[in-house]
Amino acid sequence: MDIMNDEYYMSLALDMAERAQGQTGINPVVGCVVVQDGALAGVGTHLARGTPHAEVHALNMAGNKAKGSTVYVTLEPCSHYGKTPPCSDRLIAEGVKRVVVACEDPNPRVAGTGIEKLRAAGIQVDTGVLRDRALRLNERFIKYITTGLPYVTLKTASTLDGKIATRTGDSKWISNEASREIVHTLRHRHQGIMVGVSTVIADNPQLTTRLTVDGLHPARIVVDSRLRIPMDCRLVTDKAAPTIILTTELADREKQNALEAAGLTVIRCGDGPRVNLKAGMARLGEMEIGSVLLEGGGTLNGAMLEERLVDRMMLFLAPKIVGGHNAPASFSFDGYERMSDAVELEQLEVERIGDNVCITGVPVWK
Ligand code: AOF
Ligand code: ZN
Repeated sequence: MDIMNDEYYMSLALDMAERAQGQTGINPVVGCVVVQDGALAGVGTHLARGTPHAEVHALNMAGNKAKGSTVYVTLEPCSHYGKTPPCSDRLIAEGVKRVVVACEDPNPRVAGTGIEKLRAAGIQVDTGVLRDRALRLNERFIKYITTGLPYVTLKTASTLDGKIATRTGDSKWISNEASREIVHTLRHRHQGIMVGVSTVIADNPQLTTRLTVDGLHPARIVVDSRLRIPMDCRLVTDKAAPTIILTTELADREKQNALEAAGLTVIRCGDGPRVNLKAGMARLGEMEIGSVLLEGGGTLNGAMLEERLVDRMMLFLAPKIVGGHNAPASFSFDGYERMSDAVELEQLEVERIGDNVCITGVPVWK
């Protein structure tokens, strides 16, 4: 039995927010619970950008029970006119007595001013209840709103010896079915999914979200310095999701025209032989892609790592060894001279998925 305290209600608000991940675009996921006279009076969650915020749904449900209530909200109530009016004004107008907040809103347009406004109106505000869980939940939003760059989750599925295919290129399947289903949930929760053109040429992937229930398809992003993407591959022909190619000034203009005629977006970033990944990420940010799931291959994973563009890694490992001097590995780059130069992961989480293991962590840049 849970103890009824602030965490009891805040965890309900967080649960709702968690399930809305993937559908709010560059907006955060937010949950809100209204409690009056020791009972739930309203619940709400932000469902999509441009639609009401969590507090509005919960207060609407509470009706005249909002007056004198305690309101739990996973993110500081906003104080600005965005696509919707400020939630802090609404909370004041409803006459709520106390507001409990999990974490501050890092949006520079809010950043503490929502809480200040509530306090100035005489409302008791308590912050920091389940703060770490709330911050983790909105890590993608936090990165994007403070830097303009998408949050990048790098995912690999490899054998224990780090291979993502055998020496003949066979890769079906490395990880087990349950691991692959988790990857589809990850796709649903990101706005973009990124691969290198070699993966497109080798596997002709669909890069869509396929779950036992409907999911959202992220934009498909291919890093392709010379526009080698085949015109008859699924990404070009299936129209299943928007598709963006990051390329360089060296790429053929006619191939660009053909790809654009097929409905794809071609972005030139970089005048050298390789795509300028930093510039590419900035361009994706401008297009309001706030999160990217990076699904490799090894060369792109290595390049993104060297550019320090990776925010979180999820490494799925299958208990297999395939060897092969030239079999592709999940990270392929020149590498470091010394072990002390290695990229290390912190905030480590280890999860067993049947006979697979998923290691999740945040890289530390030295
Ligand atoms: C809240 N409650 O449920 C959400 C908030 O353009 P808008 O109007 O949707 O505003 C988006 C900004 O509002 C977003 O960047 C974040 O700072 C805040 N989101 N705030 O009080 C909510 N979704
Ligand atoms: Zn709001």
